[in-house]
This record gives sequence, structure tokens and C-alpha cells, in this order.
Amino acid sequence: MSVSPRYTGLIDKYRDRLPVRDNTRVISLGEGNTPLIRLHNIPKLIGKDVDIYVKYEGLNPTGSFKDRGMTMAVTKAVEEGSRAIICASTGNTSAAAAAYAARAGITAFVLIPEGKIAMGKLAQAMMYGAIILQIRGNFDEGMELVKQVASEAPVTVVNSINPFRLQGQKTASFEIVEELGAAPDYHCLPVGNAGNITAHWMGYSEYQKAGVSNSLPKMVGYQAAGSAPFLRGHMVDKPETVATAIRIGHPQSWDKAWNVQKESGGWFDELVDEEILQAQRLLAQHEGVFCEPASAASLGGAIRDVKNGRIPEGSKIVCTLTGNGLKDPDTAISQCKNSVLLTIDATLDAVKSGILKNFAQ
Ligand code: AN7
Repeated sequence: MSVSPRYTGLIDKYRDRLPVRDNTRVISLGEGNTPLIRLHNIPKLIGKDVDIYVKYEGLNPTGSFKDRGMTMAVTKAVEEGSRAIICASTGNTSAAAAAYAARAGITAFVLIPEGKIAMGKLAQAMMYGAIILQIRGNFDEGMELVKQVASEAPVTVVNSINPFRLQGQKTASFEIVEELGAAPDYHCLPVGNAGNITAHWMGYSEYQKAGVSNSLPKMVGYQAAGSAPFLRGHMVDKPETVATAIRIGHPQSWDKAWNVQKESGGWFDELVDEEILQAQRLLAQHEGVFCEPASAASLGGAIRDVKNGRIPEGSKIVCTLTGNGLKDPDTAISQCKNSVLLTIDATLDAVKSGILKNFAQ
């Protein structure tokens, strides 16, 4: 039996391509190295000859892609002597910030929009011991406050305006290129602040320049229709969507993401909430992969663009599933009213009849 070295996180793995030194104390929870799952059933269901992979970022330590950026941001904050970090968040950034701060032994302050973050994410921030400032306002207002307070208080901002975040997140592209042996033709992501689409493009470009890959994907960003500044062409003041992770109207990486779209030859599009939820159910029920609503926007958008021919047959497509479905149990349960969930007596007869009645379904 050959023994491969223990995987200890993306900073150790990609040290040569990240801004760390040999003696940097790395704050890691073993993030990265997530599965790239080839879809078997959905391409058949839509009747198209395409190769679709989902990059299941929900299997990171705190259940989202934010861990890739947070290991870098917190490692650098600690290296620079910071004792506290702060972020505004729709939920996942706050969970990741709280966890990595706990790991580092520093304080995390998180600003979240009251009543608008998924239950799992709130549970995480509480459990990891963050100081939670729940604001009567949305993410964009929280983000402005964080920028203002950081200029006056000794706290390091760990939102994606912190450049180390994007450095960590670019490693997802490295993993994809290594696994597929090449870049895909299309890479689809949900877009909120547009940090992740920017980071992925950085990663693909870096590997192409280094000669690891010889092509670049078209980058396609999908937004929720009620929170779609890239489709409107301007900031949106009162964003709304069931996909609370991307309930963002003032994207922090606005210019960067437009450059990604132009340089890669990709595009932005939008999905209404029901299309997002439909894609979430489709993926869970036909492939056994449970992602959170925001994440499903990537697959839902890709399926639509495959059906309408904008993404041609024969293409190799990667969709990033940014967060785990367990983050938002309320939205999952509320859309599964037709699930078979029977309450029966604890008798053999009742179990048998429950099976017989439902087997033919
Ligand atoms: C599951 O946690 O902004 O376009 O504060 O949690 O890089 O912003 C979350 C964003 C997609 C959008 N999918 O990524 C936050 C936050 C999920 C997310 C996005 C987020 P960006």
C-alpha cells in the first residue's frame, strides 16, 4: 500500500502560489480538496450531450467556499499581529470568520442582517463564539459600516475586499485543472459580491500563464433576479431573494467582475427564485447532492443555457456549488411539501402498508 501525505489544507498544498513565508503560522482547518462530481442523470434528463461537473464546495470545514479565502485572510491577519477580525455577511462569511478566528485564538465580530440569514449559518457563528452584531438593515449597509469602523478600530476586515481572500479562493481553479487535466470550456458560479468569480478567473489565468493548462474557460455568473445588479447595469438598493447568501445589491468586486466577463468571453444572467429552488431539488433528487439555494443558481443557469444552446453540446462545464444544503434547512423543508413523510404506528402492519402503498410511485 502506498501512503500519500496527510492533506493539511490549501496553504500547505499551494504554498508556492500564495503570499506566505516558510515560517508563517498557518491557520487551517483542512479546507480545499473538495470533490468534483460528474453528473450522471441530469444531462440525460435534459437530453443534451454535455459533460457537467459540480465542484462541491459545501464540503469545506464550515460548509462553504469561504473557508478557502478565510484560511488565507486569517493567516495573514495573525501574521500582521491583528487580534480581531470583522466582516459583514449574508451568513457564510460570518461562519467561516468565526471558525478560523476560534482556531487562531482571536476575536471575530460579524455583522449580519437581522432575520435574513439561514439558520445553520447563525448556529455556526454562535457556536464558534463570534460576537454577533445583528443589524436592522441588509448586507450592503453592513458592508459600508464595516469599512467605516475598520478605519477607526484595530480590526482586520475579512470580507473579499481583503485581497488575501481572493488568493485563497483561486485555488479552487487549480484543483479543477489538475483533476480534469485541463480547464473546462465553461465555469458557472452564483454571483453576489463577485469575489469568487474573480478569484476563479485569477486561478485559471495563473495556471495558463504557468503552462499548467493551455486554455481558459468562459466565466458565467448567475444572479437571483431580485438581486441582480450585473443584469440591471447598476447597484440595486433593496435586493430580495430566497437565496439569502446572494441577497446583495452592491457587489464589492463590480469592476473586477466586468473585466472577468469581458476577458473570458462569458456572460451574466439571472434566475427567478423558483428556478433556483427547482435546480436545488433537481440536483438533490437526481444526483444525491444537496447544496444551498444560492449555489443552485450556477446549475440552474447552466441547464437553461445548455437547453437554449448558448452553451453548445459537447461542452465541458463546471458549476461551483458554493455552500452546503444543510446550511438552510428551513428553505429545504418548506419547498418539499410533497415529500413522502408518513407518521404511522410502531407496528409491523403499519410499516408494511407504508411500503406497499408507496413502492409503485
Ligand atoms: C453560498 O457570506 O457574501 O460572488 O457574506 O454564501 O463571491 O460574493 C456570501 C456569498 C455564493 C456569492 N454562494 O459569492 C457572505 C457572502 C454562497 C455564498 C455567494 C455567497 P461572491
